[in-house]
Amino acid sequence: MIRLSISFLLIIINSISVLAQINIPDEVKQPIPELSNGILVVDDFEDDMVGKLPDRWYNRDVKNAANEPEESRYYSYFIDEVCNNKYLHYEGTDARHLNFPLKERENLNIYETPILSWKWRVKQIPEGGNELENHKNDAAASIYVVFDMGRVALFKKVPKSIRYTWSSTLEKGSENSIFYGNQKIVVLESGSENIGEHWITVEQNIVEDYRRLFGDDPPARPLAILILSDGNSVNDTAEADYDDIMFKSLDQRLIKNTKQ
Ligand SMILES: [Ca+2]
Ligand SMILES: [Ca+2]
Repeated sequence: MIRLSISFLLIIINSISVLAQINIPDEVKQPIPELSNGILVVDDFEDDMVGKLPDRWYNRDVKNAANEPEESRYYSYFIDEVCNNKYLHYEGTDARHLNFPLKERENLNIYETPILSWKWRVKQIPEGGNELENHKNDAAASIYVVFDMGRVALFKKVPKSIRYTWSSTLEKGSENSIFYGNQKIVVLESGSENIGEHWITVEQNIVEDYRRLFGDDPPARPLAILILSDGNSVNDTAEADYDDIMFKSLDQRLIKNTKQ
């Protein structure tokens, strides 16, 4: 079990580490689409094809878009549509994250738009999932914000990241720390209490969260946003939807954890 745990750690660490180092495709250097009111829309999935992976998300090392044939078979995400709204749907157990690179998006400065906003809903949690235990590390839904390298851990530099999660078992509102303190886990929802058909909108001030969790100021631009749903560790199906991932200014913050 210890060997498994270490290898899992290294997969995540390596996949995040590589974000800081590689030459990334030109497409991921495009500015984030900006509304007339200044809101930056990372993705609302409206331009994507139903049944396919989203166009603008990449594999873990940003070599290939997730929707390219050699990649897509590994993923359990696809675009779904209800009432003329497209969104990202996950259903399965596979533990592959989708990666939206931010490193080269020159119109993003999180001191101007510190509110990371999205909506999500969960229809099934992986029973027994626990983000703090590597052999149970599953979550119905989670969004990571990955920042540049933190302190050196053992022989590796480990990026700092905040994982906002819908946990199966961790207490709602709790904050935890793993990967030598460089990954913070913020539990926004827990268990089955709020699962179902209703969307829940989240607005997190990632500058404030970073300062509170890491004790210093974040870089103005994170490396990436990652989406991860999985159930492979406890071998139970997870089912979740994601939509409307945006950066907003403080003035544009409307609601917090409100059911729609
Ligand atoms: Ca949408
Ligand atoms: Ca897992």
